[in-house]
Amino acid sequence: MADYDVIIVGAGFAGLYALYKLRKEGYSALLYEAGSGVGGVWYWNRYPGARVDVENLEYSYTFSKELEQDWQWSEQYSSQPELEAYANHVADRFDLKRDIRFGTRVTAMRFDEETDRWSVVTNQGDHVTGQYCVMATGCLSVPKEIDLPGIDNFKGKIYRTSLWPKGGVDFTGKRVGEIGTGSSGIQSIPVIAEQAAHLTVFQRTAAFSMPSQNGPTDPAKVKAWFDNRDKYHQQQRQSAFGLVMSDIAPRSAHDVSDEERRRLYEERWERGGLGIIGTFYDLLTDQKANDTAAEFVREKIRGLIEKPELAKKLLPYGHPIFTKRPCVDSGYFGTFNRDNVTLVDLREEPLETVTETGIRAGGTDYDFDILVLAIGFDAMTGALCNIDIRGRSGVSLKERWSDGPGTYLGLAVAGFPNMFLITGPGSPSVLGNMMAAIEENADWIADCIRYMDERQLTAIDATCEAQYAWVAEVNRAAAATLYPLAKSWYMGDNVAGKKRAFMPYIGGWKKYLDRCDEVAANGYEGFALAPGRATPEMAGQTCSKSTVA
Ligand code: NA7
Repeated sequence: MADYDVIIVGAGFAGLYALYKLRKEGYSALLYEAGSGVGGVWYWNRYPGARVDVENLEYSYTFSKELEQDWQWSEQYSSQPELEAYANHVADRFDLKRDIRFGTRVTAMRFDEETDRWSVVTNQGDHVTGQYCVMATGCLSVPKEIDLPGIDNFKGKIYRTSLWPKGGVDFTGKRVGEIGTGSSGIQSIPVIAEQAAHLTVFQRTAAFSMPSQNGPTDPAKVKAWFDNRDKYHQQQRQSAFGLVMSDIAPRSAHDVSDEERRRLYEERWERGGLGIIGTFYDLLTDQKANDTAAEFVREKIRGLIEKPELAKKLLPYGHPIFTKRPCVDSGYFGTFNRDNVTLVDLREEPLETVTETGIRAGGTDYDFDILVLAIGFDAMTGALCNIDIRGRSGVSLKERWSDGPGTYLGLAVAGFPNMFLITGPGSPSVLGNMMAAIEENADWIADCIRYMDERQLTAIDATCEAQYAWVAEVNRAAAATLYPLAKSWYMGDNVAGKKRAFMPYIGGWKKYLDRCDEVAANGYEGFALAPGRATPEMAGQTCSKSTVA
């Protein structure tokens, strides 16, 4: 059995950086990756139109100035092939692949309280140990179970956007049905519509989507960014979402005239992307303020659809804007003006069953050759709960999280010592700049391991009290917003049986990072360290639950 300092799970952007960082610090590390290549979400989600929805200037690693300067993005919002190429470039440039076991899925992990080490088992029969485990398993990496009645009846081909075949799919001359109008649907629908003979889109909830206004990279903008790189990185840290370009303006939607409000929305709409969320500071907390943004976007949608009856179906109502993950598109709404595209509004025509030849909805049979499913993920907890993770006293993480994903700072789980999460539930993660979140979390983890090492400490475990207090803070922050009003994957609503809880931390990026720094500066306050600061948990007791009732 091989022994390492650290076992890392997942070779997406989080795992790659964690490997780079920990190896640079002198630790032996082994990374397991289920796929045959690096890139994580950008390895699996290779559906047509897959694209990042944060500008690449901000969605790039910042740990190496040289890397930043020798990689050029061709577009402002790059597409999946380029993002996957970037992941490979980084892995090759820093010689990371030699420590990655591809095609290998971690199936079980058990913490040994005698040795303070994790024992890790894979589907390829590997059995290794690590002093620490770093879970870089991704927030959107486990496709949710297919919950469509009669799905096994369908005789044509079924493709999931999240597990897209490497060779691509030829839609030429085909009749295609697509279910799902979240980001994956919204990105793939325009591209599939261009190729297919006919595309029928099944929409359950109309989505708010903003145009990316994507275009080729502007060299002047890139230069301006690099010339001020340090200043921008500082600004990211001080911002609400780790993003300079979508930062929140210090004004209320109620403090300006109707004309001025419109002008400000228009400005951000024209700029493209998700920046509209920051037009006013109260859009996420005040229903009336939120309504103004929602109505602005609905008006834009009306203007993009030729037939008013069709526009009506595409108008999002029923949840405040931004409380389900807002989408960024390239020509989504205009696609419905095409003759070869049909929209089926499942609110009016409920989906009855998948048939041998298509879908029956509202009493009508829609037939096609190919069915594309863009139905989403078991977000934030799915990947961790799919591994049989056993902490102190053999307690299972999946069971522990059955009442909600309790963590301390999104970085650790009480009762699961020496296991760190990158962009875990309870951290801002999916609400902001994932690249910045990844680097911040991984740096914190590396510093923590260094701290332990220098003091010859062997186990670090979040205390139940610290975890309860943090979960209370996560819940408090969410309750102060409109997010709980929507049925969303942020709340776990899209997966049957999942406990309803707002999973990411919305209390503010800066507040979160300051808290993480403070905890570290205070000698890892809220953690029990062994040998030394032992707690009841360390004697084998575990927290009774993960969340605060
Ligand atoms: P999302 O955002 O979870 O979207 C899934 C879509 O599929 C959404 O429109 C769902 O409607 C729809 N859906 C899911 N299940 C069904 C069933 N059973 N019947 C009909 N429609 C269904 O996943 P994406 O992959 O698009 O995006 C995930 C994230 O990736 C995204 O948020 C970005 O962060 C990047 P619903 O809204 O639940 O009514």
